[in-house]
Amino acid sequence: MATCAAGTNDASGEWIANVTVGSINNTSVSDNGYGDYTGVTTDLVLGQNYVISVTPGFGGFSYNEYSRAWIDWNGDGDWTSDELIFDPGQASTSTATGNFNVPMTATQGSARMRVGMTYYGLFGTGETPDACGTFSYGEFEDYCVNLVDGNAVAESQMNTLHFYPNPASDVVTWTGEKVSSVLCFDATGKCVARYDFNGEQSGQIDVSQWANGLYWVQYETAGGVNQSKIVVSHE
Ligand SMILES: [Ca+2]
Ligand SMILES: [Ca+2]
Repeated sequence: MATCAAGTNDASGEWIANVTVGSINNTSVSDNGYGDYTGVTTDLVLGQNYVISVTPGFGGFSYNEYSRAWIDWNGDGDWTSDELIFDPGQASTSTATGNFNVPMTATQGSARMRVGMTYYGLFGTGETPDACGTFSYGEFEDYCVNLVDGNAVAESQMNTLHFYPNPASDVVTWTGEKVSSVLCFDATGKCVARYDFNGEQSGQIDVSQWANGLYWVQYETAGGVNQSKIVVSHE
């Protein structure tokens, strides 16, 4: 499907070095302002929350960069304002992370995700990326996401980890299958903890300093990205 162009005039000083979302973990060099990674894809399940992170790469000095991302939820080839999935609200010289929910109303099937990162400057004298257009410094990258109905995902792939105790006040132990990462989000979507694993089949999450409430735990296994709820309750 035809989409609008996006790019920059100069991606020699800063570029997108990594995009991670779902099973996408794509590390790249400067693509001269636009990188076509539509051959890189992940499943995203309708109704579920996902983490996205964008990491800048620099030719020298680490500049302040503003990142945004869009997914064409309705598959019509454009990115409207309600298809903005990531806007951290500030620029950064390092990895920017956020999360988003896949609308239940999204059109199932293949959709394009666009990631943009532009030079913002220390005082916002640079630019913020839009889904389309040519910008001064930075980079854009396109990916494909496969939007799938959660009810069609095999039960065996869902909630394959067990978390206990739940509710918990001190430490939550998880066990089940081989895991590469565990991320925890509070009810506002803020990432409160990240653990990277190397195929361990059990581990622990320290919740002793977390406020009471509901948290989402997103974890990645060989079967894909799943999530569970845990409740923290300090008596
Ligand atoms: Ca790149
Ligand atoms: Ca659209």
